[in-house]
Amino acid sequence: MTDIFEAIQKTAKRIKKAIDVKDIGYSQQANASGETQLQLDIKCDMIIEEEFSQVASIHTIASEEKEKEMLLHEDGKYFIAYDPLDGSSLVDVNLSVGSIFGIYENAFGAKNMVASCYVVFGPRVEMVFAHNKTKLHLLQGEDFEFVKEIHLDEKGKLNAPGGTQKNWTPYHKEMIDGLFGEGYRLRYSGGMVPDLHQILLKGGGLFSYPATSDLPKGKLRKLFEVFPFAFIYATAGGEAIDGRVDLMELGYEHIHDTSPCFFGSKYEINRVKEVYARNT
Ligand code: AFP
Repeated sequence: MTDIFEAIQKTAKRIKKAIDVKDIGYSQQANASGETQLQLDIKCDMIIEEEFSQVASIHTIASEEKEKEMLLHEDGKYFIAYDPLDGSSLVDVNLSVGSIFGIYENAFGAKNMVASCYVVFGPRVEMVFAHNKTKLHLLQGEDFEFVKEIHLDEKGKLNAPGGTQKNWTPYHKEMIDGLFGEGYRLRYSGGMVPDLHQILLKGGGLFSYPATSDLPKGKLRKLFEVFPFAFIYATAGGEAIDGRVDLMELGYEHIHDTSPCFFGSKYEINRVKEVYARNT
């Protein structure tokens, strides 16, 4: 696992340099989810593919930017699903973005996840790696230095509600409004990595991306976004559900499958469970 941890650090340093250029250009290609790809997405995908190709323990990779999985080393045991640059539409307005990595053993799927990691590119470059514990590292010059372990409190103060509000169900809206009524503060940038990072580091709260009338299966992708963060939140003492079920209990059929998702500390997730049990 150390070799993978080190390879991710190398990708982070290269991606940081790729972001820090004047022209991040658009390509003509569309990714597997039908979105027009930023040239930068493709660059970041290539950087990760190159670095992971050097790591013999990695069997197969799947990228949010690739339609199909790619075999790297027949004898490797790790399967890594990654989103090279999540929130890339925020780069041109200079908001934080991130890379997400789900590390699976022997095959993809939540039940096979053994570690998870993300890198936030903000004013600083930080990396959170969850294995047995969830640990924060900060890029200092050429090296990542360990900062601290991350633990979520039982209850937080932040509310990050995703999805187009006019397409929310009435009970979802009532639940979100209820949290604001209790004094929760709105924190939503449109980048999953910084939004979930903020909740983790400020002790807790709720990030939600529910089923909506236009996206009944949610927007966020299970293998690249949902499972990696579910693993990180659980390891940090929080919880992650699809409304009713623990996200780590879910299967997947296609590597680009999506799921509604809720990540938070215990108090807020219990609230989601109560509301969704009554209404779904
Ligand atoms: P982009 O990569 O297209 O910017 O999307 C980012 C994202 O996948 C995730 O990082 C955000 O949490 C979510 O989409 C935001 O979606 P909404 O704009 O629908 O709230």
